[in-house]
Amino acid sequence: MEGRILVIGSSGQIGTELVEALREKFGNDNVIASDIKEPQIKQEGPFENLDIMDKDQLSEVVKKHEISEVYLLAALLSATAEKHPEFGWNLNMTSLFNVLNLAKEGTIKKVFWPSSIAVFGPTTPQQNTPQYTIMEPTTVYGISKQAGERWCEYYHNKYGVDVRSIRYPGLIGYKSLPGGGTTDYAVDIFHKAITNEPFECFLSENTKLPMMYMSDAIKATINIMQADNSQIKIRSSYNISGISFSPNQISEEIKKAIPSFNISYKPDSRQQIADSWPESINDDEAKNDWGWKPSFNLDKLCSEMLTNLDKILIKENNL
Ligand code: NAD
Ligand code: AKB
Repeated sequence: MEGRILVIGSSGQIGTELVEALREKFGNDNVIASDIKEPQIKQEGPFENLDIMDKDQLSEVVKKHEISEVYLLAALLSATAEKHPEFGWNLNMTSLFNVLNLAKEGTIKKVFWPSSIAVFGPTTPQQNTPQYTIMEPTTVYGISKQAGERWCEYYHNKYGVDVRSIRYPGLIGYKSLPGGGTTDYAVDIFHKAITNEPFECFLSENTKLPMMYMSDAIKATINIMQADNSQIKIRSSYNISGISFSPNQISEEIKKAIPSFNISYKPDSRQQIADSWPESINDDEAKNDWGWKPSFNLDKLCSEMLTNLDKILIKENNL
């Protein structure tokens, strides 16, 4: 690596874990965390209060820390963007242009920008959704991610920008809380289960969606960024797949460990978003091009979530 790494949106669900993993690999001082919000957990290493909408501030931070790689995680997620469509579009697109334009000038050498399964829509084949297929997203978030993918490919083809991207499914981890997504129920459910509280799910019981354990997502992110340039054949964004399950399936798995766990269903506006997304994803291209391989199935994910949240609970309550 020529310079240092900048993670933008580092206080969010993915950033919290990505910063930790990158610092373990490259050293605390080589990874600069940045956000408009304070970190969710105490982190060792530099932090910048950076608003990604301000391109001059971004340039200053990049110059100050001699940044060569950027992970751009700041965005408004699906459910929140439906409430604030113009703001969501503006944040998701302006942040990307600010980073891509610095990379185009040659200041930044490599960019990671995440896309999402939200790029797909109701006309997309829902099972084993291929890399190349019909994409007619119906949410502001999905439209911004699809446009973002097109711009990433454009900047690569036209200006040689080394930008790499993954279409993350819904991500589940115990170290941080999610922020405004449609798949957030799959994190919230564990927090209720571990404290023996009933859980009211905002999606219906048989709504199956593509999901992934956070450590698999972090592994995919670091692997695609570490891959040789020649291995990255898709410059829009790669499908990656972990596990697919419905609220009913995950609650049954939780009940194996906590038999008294109680779930009820009260679908809200997020149901419509979930109904427009695929149930499962085909990730042959990611497997073939840069060796993607997930490690967590539903059983392993549930046991990791419950064990780790239990440890946190015990520590918090000094038990
Ligand atoms: P998050 O909402 O948890 O975190 C986003 C972070 O960006 C927040 O800490 C927020 O404070 C920060 N932010 C917002 N506006 C900012 C600004 N103007 N300047 C700097 N920081 C700003 O989101 P996440 O779940 O960590 O997602 C990160 C990325 O991954 C997003 O692009 C999201 O679309 C994508 N993604 C996430 C998931 C998932 O399940 N978490 C799935 C698919 C794609
Ligand atoms: C959301 O639900 O908005 C995200 C995503 C799948 O992009 N988790």
